[in-house]
Amino acid sequence: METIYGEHYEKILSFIEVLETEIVQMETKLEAAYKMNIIDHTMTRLKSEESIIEKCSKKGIKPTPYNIVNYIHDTIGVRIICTFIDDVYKVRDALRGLSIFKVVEEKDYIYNAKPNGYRSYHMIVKNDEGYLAEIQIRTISMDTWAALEHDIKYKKDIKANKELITAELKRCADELASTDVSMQTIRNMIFGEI
Ligand code: 0O2
Repeated sequence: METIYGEHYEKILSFIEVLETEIVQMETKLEAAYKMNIIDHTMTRLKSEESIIEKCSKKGIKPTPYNIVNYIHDTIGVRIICTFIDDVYKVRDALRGLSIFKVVEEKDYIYNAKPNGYRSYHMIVKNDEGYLAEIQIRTISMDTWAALEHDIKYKKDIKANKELITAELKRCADELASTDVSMQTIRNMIFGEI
């Protein structure tokens, strides 16, 4: 099949399969180790041709298979959603221990939230063949917020006051973050960690 990924397409799909299999195994091990659910759900996607073209144009590069594979970090996107904040870091530590890739970059937007309120833990990983993937780990509330905020960028015909929406989103992000911390504290109290 002819795609924007050219000769890399099948190898990228194989990497996605490996990632999905390893994450399922990792989840089973985490559940056994902590005797509770650590991951709520996981999603994997291959970036659409439209998004690839848009990102290449933002970066000022041509959307050739070589450029896409070498300069676009999130052709493969993995999102791991946890219920509690501590679980995000348990998943991060487990991912660091996997041998199927090397972690080449990490960004903690949970401790260092973006000014708009975006919170998430990001890892860029690279396999032996040089293919990159971006793994985003966050709580359910961080994910719900990110999905809603994402709509602003793509919905061009918003009639309501955009500044008000941005301010309200920031307020919600901070309230959700505070609730995430409270929920974590309550769980720690229930399980005798406090
Ligand atoms: P999309 O449409 O989700 O794919 P990069 O642009 O990846 O080369 P950058 O921007 O330094 O480099 O990476 P960063 O900050 O780690 O962001 C990568 C991805 O995180 C984004 O991909 C989004 O998916 C998500 N993200 C980052 N900031 C925000 C934010 O403020 N709001 C929301 N909703 N998501 C965010 P894309 O390709 O920019 O977007």
